[in-house]
Amino acid sequence: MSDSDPRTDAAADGAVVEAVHRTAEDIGSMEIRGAATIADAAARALGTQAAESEADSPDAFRAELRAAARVLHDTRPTAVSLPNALRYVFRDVEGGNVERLRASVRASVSEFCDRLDTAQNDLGRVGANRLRDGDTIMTHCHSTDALACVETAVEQGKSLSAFVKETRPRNQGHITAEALAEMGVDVTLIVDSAARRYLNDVDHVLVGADSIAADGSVINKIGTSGLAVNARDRGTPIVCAAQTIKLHPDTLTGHTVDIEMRDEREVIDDETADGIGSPTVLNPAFDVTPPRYVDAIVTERGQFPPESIVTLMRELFGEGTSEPWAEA
Ligand code: RUB
Repeated sequence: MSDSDPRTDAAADGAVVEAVHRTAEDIGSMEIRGAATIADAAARALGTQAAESEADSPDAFRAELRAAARVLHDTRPTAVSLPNALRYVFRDVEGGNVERLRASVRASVSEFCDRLDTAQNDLGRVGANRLRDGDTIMTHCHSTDALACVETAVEQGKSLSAFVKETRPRNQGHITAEALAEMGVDVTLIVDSAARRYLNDVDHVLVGADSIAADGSVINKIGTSGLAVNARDRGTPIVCAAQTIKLHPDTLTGHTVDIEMRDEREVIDDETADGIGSPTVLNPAFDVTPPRYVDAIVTERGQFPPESIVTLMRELFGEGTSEPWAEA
Protein backbone atom coordinates (compact mmCIF):
# COMPACT_ATOMS: atom_id res chain seq x y z
CA MET A 1 0.00 0.00 0.00
CA SER A 2 2.98 2.36 0.05
CA ASP A 3 3.35 3.15 -3.70
CA SER A 4 0.88 6.04 -3.58
CA ASP A 5 0.52 8.62 -6.34
CA PRO A 6 -0.16 12.20 -5.10
CA ARG A 7 -2.74 12.81 -7.87
CA THR A 8 -4.69 9.65 -7.01
CA ASP A 9 -4.51 10.54 -3.30
CA ALA A 10 -5.90 14.05 -3.92
CA ALA A 11 -8.82 12.67 -5.97
CA ALA A 12 -9.51 10.02 -3.32
CA ASP A 13 -10.17 12.55 -0.55
CA GLY A 14 -13.48 13.43 -2.20
CA ALA A 15 -14.47 9.77 -2.48
CA VAL A 16 -14.44 9.05 1.24
CA VAL A 17 -17.94 7.77 2.01
CA GLU A 18 -20.39 9.48 4.36
CA ALA A 19 -20.25 6.66 6.93
CA VAL A 20 -16.52 7.24 7.42
CA HIS A 21 -17.03 10.98 8.02
CA ARG A 22 -19.86 10.18 10.44
CA THR A 23 -17.73 7.71 12.39
CA ALA A 24 -14.87 10.24 12.51
CA GLU A 25 -17.25 12.91 13.83
CA ASP A 26 -18.65 10.52 16.44
CA ILE A 27 -15.14 9.61 17.61
CA GLY A 28 -14.14 13.29 17.77
CA SER A 29 -17.25 14.25 19.75
CA MET A 30 -16.89 11.15 21.97
CA GLU A 31 -20.23 9.67 20.93
CA ILE A 32 -17.93 6.76 20.21
CA ARG A 33 -15.29 6.60 22.93
CA GLY A 34 -12.97 4.30 24.84
CA ALA A 35 -9.94 2.84 23.11
CA ALA A 36 -11.35 -0.59 22.22
CA THR A 37 -14.66 0.81 20.98
CA ILE A 38 -12.86 3.42 18.88
CA ALA A 39 -10.72 0.67 17.30
CA ASP A 40 -13.77 -1.42 16.48
CA ALA A 41 -15.65 1.53 14.96
CA ALA A 42 -12.65 2.69 12.90
CA ALA A 43 -12.08 -0.78 11.45
CA ARG A 44 -15.76 -1.15 10.60
CA ALA A 45 -15.76 2.29 8.94
CA LEU A 46 -12.90 1.19 6.69
CA GLY A 47 -14.96 -1.90 5.88
CA THR A 48 -17.85 0.36 4.84
CA GLN A 49 -15.50 2.44 2.71
CA ALA A 50 -14.42 -0.74 0.95
CA ALA A 51 -18.01 -1.96 0.54
CA GLU A 52 -19.33 1.34 -0.85
CA SER A 53 -16.31 2.39 -2.91
CA GLU A 54 -17.03 3.13 -6.57
CA ALA A 55 -13.34 3.08 -7.49
CA ASP A 56 -12.71 1.79 -10.99
CA SER A 57 -9.13 0.66 -10.49
CA PRO A 58 -7.10 -1.01 -7.74
CA ASP A 59 -4.95 2.14 -7.40
CA ALA A 60 -8.02 4.34 -6.95
CA PHE A 61 -9.50 1.86 -4.46
CA ARG A 62 -6.33 1.80 -2.37
CA ALA A 63 -6.08 5.60 -2.50
CA GLU A 64 -9.66 5.91 -1.23
CA LEU A 65 -8.92 3.52 1.59
CA ARG A 66 -5.85 5.56 2.55
CA ALA A 67 -7.93 8.76 2.46
CA ALA A 68 -10.61 7.18 4.66
CA ALA A 69 -7.97 5.99 7.11
CA ARG A 70 -6.52 9.51 7.35
CA VAL A 71 -9.96 10.95 8.16
CA LEU A 72 -10.36 8.39 10.96
CA HIS A 73 -6.77 8.64 12.16
CA ASP A 74 -6.92 12.40 12.72
CA THR A 75 -9.79 12.25 15.23
CA ARG A 76 -8.18 11.44 18.58
CA PRO A 77 -4.42 11.28 18.99
CA THR A 78 -3.87 9.36 22.25
CA ALA A 79 -5.53 5.96 21.87
CA VAL A 80 -3.09 3.87 19.81
CA SER A 81 -5.79 1.27 19.28
CA LEU A 82 -6.99 3.53 16.45
CA PRO A 83 -3.84 3.44 14.26
CA ASN A 84 -3.26 -0.19 15.30
CA ALA A 85 -6.75 -1.05 14.01
CA LEU A 86 -6.17 0.79 10.72
CA ARG A 87 -2.81 -0.94 10.29
CA TYR A 88 -4.42 -4.35 10.80
CA VAL A 89 -6.95 -3.70 8.03
CA PHE A 90 -4.20 -2.56 5.64
CA ARG A 91 -2.08 -5.67 6.21
CA ASP A 92 -3.36 -7.73 3.29
CA VAL A 93 -4.51 -5.00 0.91
CA GLU A 94 -1.94 -5.52 -1.79
CA GLY A 95 -2.82 -7.00 -5.16
CA GLY A 96 -5.73 -8.10 -7.32
CA ASN A 97 -8.66 -6.32 -8.89
CA VAL A 98 -11.10 -4.05 -7.05
CA GLU A 99 -13.44 -6.91 -6.13
CA ARG A 100 -10.61 -8.93 -4.61
CA LEU A 101 -9.35 -5.92 -2.69
CA ARG A 102 -12.85 -5.19 -1.45
CA ALA A 103 -13.27 -8.76 -0.24
CA SER A 104 -9.90 -8.80 1.45
CA VAL A 105 -10.56 -5.53 3.35
CA ARG A 106 -13.93 -6.79 4.51
CA ALA A 107 -12.40 -10.09 5.64
CA SER A 108 -9.65 -8.24 7.56
CA VAL A 109 -12.21 -6.00 9.27
CA SER A 110 -14.31 -8.92 10.38
CA GLU A 111 -11.22 -10.84 11.58
CA PHE A 112 -10.01 -7.75 13.45
CA CYS A 113 -13.32 -7.19 15.24
CA ASP A 114 -13.56 -10.88 16.18
CA ARG A 115 -10.03 -10.79 17.57
CA LEU A 116 -10.87 -7.69 19.57
CA ASP A 117 -13.80 -9.48 21.21
CA THR A 118 -11.80 -12.63 21.86
CA ALA A 119 -8.89 -10.64 23.30
CA GLN A 120 -11.21 -8.84 25.70
CA ASN A 121 -12.76 -12.10 26.88
CA ASP A 122 -9.34 -13.72 27.33
CA LEU A 123 -8.06 -10.66 29.17
CA GLY A 124 -11.15 -10.78 31.38
CA ARG A 125 -10.28 -14.30 32.47
CA VAL A 126 -6.69 -13.31 33.27
CA GLY A 127 -7.76 -10.23 35.24
CA ALA A 128 -10.53 -12.05 37.11
CA ASN A 129 -7.89 -14.26 38.75
CA ARG A 130 -6.64 -11.23 40.66
CA LEU A 131 -10.06 -10.55 42.18
CA ARG A 132 -11.21 -12.54 45.21
CA ASP A 133 -14.68 -13.06 46.59
CA GLY A 134 -15.57 -10.05 48.77
CA ASP A 135 -13.00 -7.68 47.20
CA THR A 136 -13.55 -3.97 46.65
CA ILE A 137 -12.18 -2.22 43.58
CA MET A 138 -11.82 1.43 42.67
CA THR A 139 -12.31 2.49 39.04
CA HIS A 140 -11.50 5.57 37.01
CA CYS A 141 -13.25 6.50 33.75
CA HIS A 142 -14.96 3.74 31.75
CA SER A 143 -12.87 0.91 30.40
CA THR A 144 -14.41 -2.10 28.73
CA ASP A 145 -11.18 -4.04 29.30
CA ALA A 146 -11.31 -3.33 33.04
CA LEU A 147 -15.02 -4.21 33.14
CA ALA A 148 -14.32 -7.52 31.37
CA CYS A 149 -12.20 -8.58 34.39
CA VAL A 150 -15.00 -7.72 36.79
CA GLU A 151 -17.64 -9.41 34.66
CA THR A 152 -15.69 -12.67 34.53
CA ALA A 153 -15.06 -12.55 38.28
CA VAL A 154 -18.78 -12.06 38.90
CA GLU A 155 -19.57 -14.95 36.53
CA GLN A 156 -17.19 -17.07 38.62
CA GLY A 157 -19.47 -16.38 41.57
CA LYS A 158 -17.38 -13.71 43.30
CA SER A 159 -19.20 -10.94 45.10
CA LEU A 160 -17.55 -7.53 44.51
CA SER A 161 -17.98 -3.92 45.57
CA ALA A 162 -16.73 -0.84 43.76
CA PHE A 163 -15.86 2.77 44.45
CA VAL A 164 -16.45 4.48 41.11
CA LYS A 165 -14.80 7.86 40.48
CA GLU A 166 -17.12 10.11 38.50
CA THR A 167 -14.25 11.22 36.20
CA ARG A 168 -14.62 14.89 35.46
CA PRO A 169 -15.18 16.59 33.10
CA ARG A 170 -17.13 14.03 31.03
CA ASN A 171 -18.34 11.80 33.87
CA GLN A 172 -17.56 8.49 32.21
CA GLY A 173 -17.74 7.06 35.74
CA HIS A 174 -21.52 7.17 35.36
CA ILE A 175 -21.26 4.64 32.50
CA THR A 176 -19.06 2.44 34.68
CA ALA A 177 -21.46 2.73 37.63
CA GLU A 178 -24.36 1.59 35.47
CA ALA A 179 -22.40 -1.30 33.92
CA LEU A 180 -21.18 -2.54 37.31
CA ALA A 181 -24.65 -2.27 38.86
CA GLU A 182 -26.03 -4.36 35.99
CA MET A 183 -23.44 -7.03 36.82
CA GLY A 184 -24.62 -7.09 40.43
CA VAL A 185 -21.62 -5.22 41.86
CA ASP A 186 -22.33 -3.03 44.90
CA VAL A 187 -21.47 0.48 43.58
CA THR A 188 -20.52 3.64 45.47
CA LEU A 189 -20.05 6.74 43.29
CA ILE A 190 -17.53 9.32 44.55
CA VAL A 191 -16.19 12.63 43.24
CA ASP A 192 -12.65 12.35 41.91
CA SER A 193 -11.10 14.20 44.81
CA ALA A 194 -12.57 11.74 47.35
CA ALA A 195 -10.48 8.86 46.00
CA ARG A 196 -7.67 9.04 48.55
CA ARG A 197 -10.10 9.04 51.46
CA TYR A 198 -11.47 5.64 50.42
CA LEU A 199 -8.32 3.93 49.20
CA ASN A 200 -7.84 2.19 52.56
CA ASP A 201 -11.11 0.37 51.92
CA VAL A 202 -10.04 -0.79 48.47
CA ASP A 203 -8.28 -4.05 47.48
CA HIS A 204 -7.43 -3.12 43.87
CA VAL A 205 -7.45 0.00 41.76
CA LEU A 206 -8.53 -1.23 38.32
CA VAL A 207 -8.13 1.01 35.26
CA GLY A 208 -7.84 0.67 31.50
CA ALA A 209 -5.43 2.27 29.04
CA ASP A 210 -5.47 4.22 25.82
CA SER A 211 -1.83 3.45 25.19
CA ILE A 212 0.96 1.56 26.91
CA ALA A 213 4.49 2.81 26.24
CA ALA A 214 7.54 0.61 25.82
CA ASP A 215 8.83 1.55 29.29
CA GLY A 216 5.54 0.31 30.81
CA SER A 217 3.99 3.77 31.33
CA VAL A 218 0.21 3.68 31.25
CA ILE A 219 -1.52 6.45 29.31
CA ASN A 220 -5.11 6.66 30.44
CA LYS A 221 -7.86 9.15 31.36
CA ILE A 222 -6.64 12.28 33.13
CA GLY A 223 -6.52 11.60 36.85
CA THR A 224 -5.17 8.05 36.55
CA SER A 225 -1.63 9.07 37.53
CA GLY A 226 -2.76 10.93 40.66
CA LEU A 227 -4.88 7.95 41.64
CA ALA A 228 -1.94 5.61 41.11
CA VAL A 229 0.41 7.74 43.22
CA ASN A 230 -2.15 7.80 46.03
CA ALA A 231 -2.75 4.07 45.70
CA ARG A 232 0.98 3.39 45.96
CA ASP A 233 1.15 5.63 49.04
CA ARG A 234 -1.65 3.60 50.66
CA GLY A 235 -0.22 0.25 49.53
CA THR A 236 -3.23 -0.51 47.33
CA PRO A 237 -2.32 -2.52 44.20
CA ILE A 238 -3.03 -0.81 40.88
CA VAL A 239 -3.84 -2.98 37.91
CA CYS A 240 -4.19 -1.84 34.32
CA ALA A 241 -6.34 -3.96 31.98
CA ALA A 242 -5.24 -3.42 28.41
CA GLN A 243 -5.44 -5.65 25.36
CA THR A 244 -2.28 -5.78 23.29
CA ILE A 245 -3.89 -3.42 20.77
CA LYS A 246 -3.15 -0.70 23.36
CA LEU A 247 0.62 -1.27 23.07
CA HIS A 248 2.12 1.75 21.31
CA PRO A 249 4.69 0.58 18.73
CA ASP A 250 6.22 4.03 18.12
CA THR A 251 7.40 4.19 21.72
CA LEU A 252 9.77 1.31 20.93
CA THR A 253 11.88 3.84 19.06
CA GLY A 254 11.66 6.57 21.68
CA HIS A 255 8.57 8.49 20.56
CA THR A 256 6.30 9.88 23.24
CA VAL A 257 2.50 9.57 23.16
CA ASP A 258 0.53 12.70 22.24
CA ILE A 259 -1.82 13.81 24.98
CA GLU A 260 -5.09 15.11 23.55
CA MET A 261 -6.16 18.58 24.68
CA ARG A 262 -9.94 18.96 24.46
CA ASP A 263 -12.30 21.93 24.31
CA GLU A 264 -12.29 24.05 27.47
CA ARG A 265 -16.11 24.16 27.33
CA GLU A 266 -16.12 20.56 28.56
CA VAL A 267 -14.79 22.02 31.83
CA ILE A 268 -16.76 25.25 32.08
CA ASP A 269 -19.32 27.02 29.88
CA ASP A 270 -18.52 30.45 28.44
CA GLU A 271 -20.97 32.34 30.63
CA THR A 272 -19.70 30.84 33.89
CA ALA A 273 -16.11 31.40 32.78
CA ASP A 274 -16.90 35.07 32.01
CA GLY A 275 -18.45 35.38 35.47
CA ILE A 276 -15.22 34.32 37.20
CA GLY A 277 -12.85 36.54 35.24
CA SER A 278 -12.33 34.41 32.10
CA PRO A 279 -9.44 32.29 33.37
CA THR A 280 -7.31 30.22 31.03
CA VAL A 281 -8.80 26.72 31.09
CA LEU A 282 -6.82 23.60 30.24
CA ASN A 283 -8.51 20.29 29.48
CA PRO A 284 -6.00 17.49 28.92
CA ALA A 285 -7.91 14.25 28.27
CA PHE A 286 -5.20 11.84 29.40
CA ASP A 287 -2.11 11.55 31.56
CA VAL A 288 0.92 9.30 31.91
CA THR A 289 1.36 6.99 34.89
CA PRO A 290 4.99 5.90 35.24
CA PRO A 291 5.54 2.14 35.52
CA ARG A 292 6.73 2.33 39.15
CA TYR A 293 3.16 3.12 40.23
CA VAL A 294 1.60 0.19 38.38
CA ASP A 295 1.62 -3.36 39.75
CA ALA A 296 0.51 -5.28 36.69
CA ILE A 297 -0.66 -4.86 33.13
CA VAL A 298 -3.27 -7.47 32.33
CA THR A 299 -3.49 -8.44 28.66
CA GLU A 300 -5.02 -11.32 26.71
CA ARG A 301 -1.49 -12.75 26.62
CA GLY A 302 -1.17 -12.87 30.40
CA GLN A 303 -0.20 -10.35 33.05
CA PHE A 304 3.06 -8.46 33.07
CA PRO A 305 5.00 -6.24 35.42
CA PRO A 306 4.96 -2.94 33.45
CA GLU A 307 8.73 -2.87 32.97
CA SER A 308 8.63 -6.18 31.07
CA ILE A 309 5.92 -5.19 28.59
CA VAL A 310 8.60 -4.16 26.12
CA THR A 311 9.39 -7.84 25.50
CA LEU A 312 5.82 -8.48 24.37
CA MET A 313 5.88 -5.31 22.25
CA ARG A 314 9.02 -6.42 20.40
CA GLU A 315 7.46 -9.83 19.78
CA LEU A 316 4.30 -8.22 18.33
CA PHE A 317 5.71 -5.24 16.42
CA GLY A 318 9.42 -5.86 15.83
CA GLU A 319 11.18 -2.51 16.10
CA GLY A 320 8.42 -0.26 14.79
CA THR A 321 5.63 0.20 12.29
CA SER A 322 4.71 2.08 9.14
CA GLU A 323 1.74 4.30 8.33
CA PRO A 324 0.29 2.63 5.23
CA TRP A 325 -2.35 5.37 4.90
CA ALA A 326 0.18 8.21 4.51
CA GLU A 327 -0.06 10.42 1.41
CA ALA A 328 2.70 10.16 -1.18
C1 RUB B 1 -11.45 6.47 27.88
C2 RUB B 1 -10.39 5.88 28.75
C3 RUB B 1 -10.42 4.40 28.97
C4 RUB B 1 -9.55 3.73 27.90
C5 RUB B 1 -9.71 2.22 27.90
O1 RUB B 1 -11.24 7.83 27.60
O2 RUB B 1 -9.47 6.55 29.21
O3 RUB B 1 -9.91 4.06 30.22
O4 RUB B 1 -9.89 4.21 26.62
O5 RUB B 1 -11.03 1.89 27.51
P1 RUB B 1 -12.32 8.60 26.67
P2 RUB B 1 -11.33 0.44 26.90
O6 RUB B 1 -13.62 8.52 27.37
O7 RUB B 1 -11.76 10.00 26.59
O8 RUB B 1 -12.31 7.92 25.33
O9 RUB B 1 -10.84 -0.53 27.93
O10 RUB B 1 -12.82 0.40 26.72
O11 RUB B 1 -10.58 0.31 25.62
